[in-house]
Amino acid sequence: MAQMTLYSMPSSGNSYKVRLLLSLQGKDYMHIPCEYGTEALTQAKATGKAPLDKFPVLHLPDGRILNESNAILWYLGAGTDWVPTDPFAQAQMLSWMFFEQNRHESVIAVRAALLCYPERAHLATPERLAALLEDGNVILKLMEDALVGRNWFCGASPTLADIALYGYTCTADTRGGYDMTGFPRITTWCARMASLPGYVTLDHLP
Ligand SMILES: N[C@@H](CCC(=O)N[C@@H](CS)C(=O)NCC(=O)O)C(=O)O
Repeated sequence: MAQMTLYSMPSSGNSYKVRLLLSLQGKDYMHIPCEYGTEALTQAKATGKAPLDKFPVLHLPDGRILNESNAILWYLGAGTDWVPTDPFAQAQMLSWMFFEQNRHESVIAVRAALLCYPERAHLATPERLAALLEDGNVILKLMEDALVGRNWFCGASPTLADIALYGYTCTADTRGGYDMTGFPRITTWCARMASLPGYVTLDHLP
């Protein structure tokens, strides 16, 4: 049977979200790694495999193509336990996924990128890093407060919201330089995510 193909960037949290869900779901797929600075990335863009010039991109066996990590999560999660059935709970889940793209990724992932990718080093001024640290701590505090009395961001079991938020939170300390000791609930939630059957780390590639 034809397989799905995922074009994903090994070092990227956005791509990791999709690899993580596919692994948690036990789904087979072909993986094309497209890291910054590689020929594979250039080729994928040049041949229309990444129509929006960004990764991840999911190619379905029938030729249809999906961009945007959270849209891909939505597609893969539809009709499964990863998406609540109640419309309000679904909307709550989506609100966390929009929050992740609008407020979390644009700060926490950006700080990690400035610190980790040598080609961004010239943009990593002390002022910018300090501002991203301050803004990131506000975002992490919002997440920390949302976890009071609950194990998951939306409902009694993990949803796509947890996967979306986990993508860059799990390396906020190691790559982003955020001190997570002030966020014990997030730390426990990360451990809870890591204990799910089928869990893989960012650096695990299929
Ligand atoms: N909102 C998009 C963001 C995707 C994105 O920015 N991907 C970056 C890596 S994190 C990328 O592919 N960059 C390649 C490039 O700009 O050449 C998503 O969630 O999928």
